[in-house]
Amino acid sequence: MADLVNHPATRDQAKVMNRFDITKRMLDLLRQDEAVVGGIGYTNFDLWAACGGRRRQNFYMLGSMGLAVPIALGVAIAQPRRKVFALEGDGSVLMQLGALSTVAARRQSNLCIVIMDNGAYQITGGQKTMTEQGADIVGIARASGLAQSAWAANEDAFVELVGLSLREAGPWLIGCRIDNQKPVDTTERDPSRIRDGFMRGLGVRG
Ligand SMILES: Cc1ncc(C[n+]2csc(CCOP(=O)(O)OP(=O)(O)O)c2C)c(N)n1
Repeated sequence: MADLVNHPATRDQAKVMNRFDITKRMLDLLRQDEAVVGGIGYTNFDLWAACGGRRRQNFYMLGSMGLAVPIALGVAIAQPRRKVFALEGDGSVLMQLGALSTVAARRQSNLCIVIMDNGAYQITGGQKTMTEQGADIVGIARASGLAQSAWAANEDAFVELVGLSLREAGPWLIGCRIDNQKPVDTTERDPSRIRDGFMRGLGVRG
């Protein structure tokens, strides 16, 4: 198990997986109370699809890139007994790299970041991101102080890493290479409903 983190796969070795499939596998591992923040882009579309829009502990970022990790960090600080996941696209995390070192400096033990790396800004037309030209998000995360960062070599390794992040103190970062399949559904477009549902799901609004 420790090999997944101490001797992780490289980005090149990591299997190209499907975003909906691994998002579903992740949700299947959750008990109920974990918060999941989906970043803008197709990441939050497949998060919505994977639970049929029914999971109230999910938050879907619609407006600006790079905010899944900062929002998830805020939730993790506010509710330290709750496990919090940030799901973010590669284009979006590249826009907000400082968030990784902030998470590392805080040693935010209840936070796990999952990066969906398709090498593209897929939702806006598939323009290439810098991960297609050598930027390695897991390498960047490690150099930012997130020692427990690893590429998921395949679906089984992904499930193991998520399980590890649920059992053991973080912060964690899991890099996932994903294909360019379209998402399975479209997230509801009403930010106030998303916010209200999330606040109820986290027990901070009656
Ligand atoms: C600050 C900012 N710049 C640009 C946009 C327009 N925009 C929205 S999503 C997106 C691409 C997101 O790419 P990525 O995070 O890799 O996710 P993917 O679309 O591949 O799922 C862009 C450019 C935005 N919403 N915010």
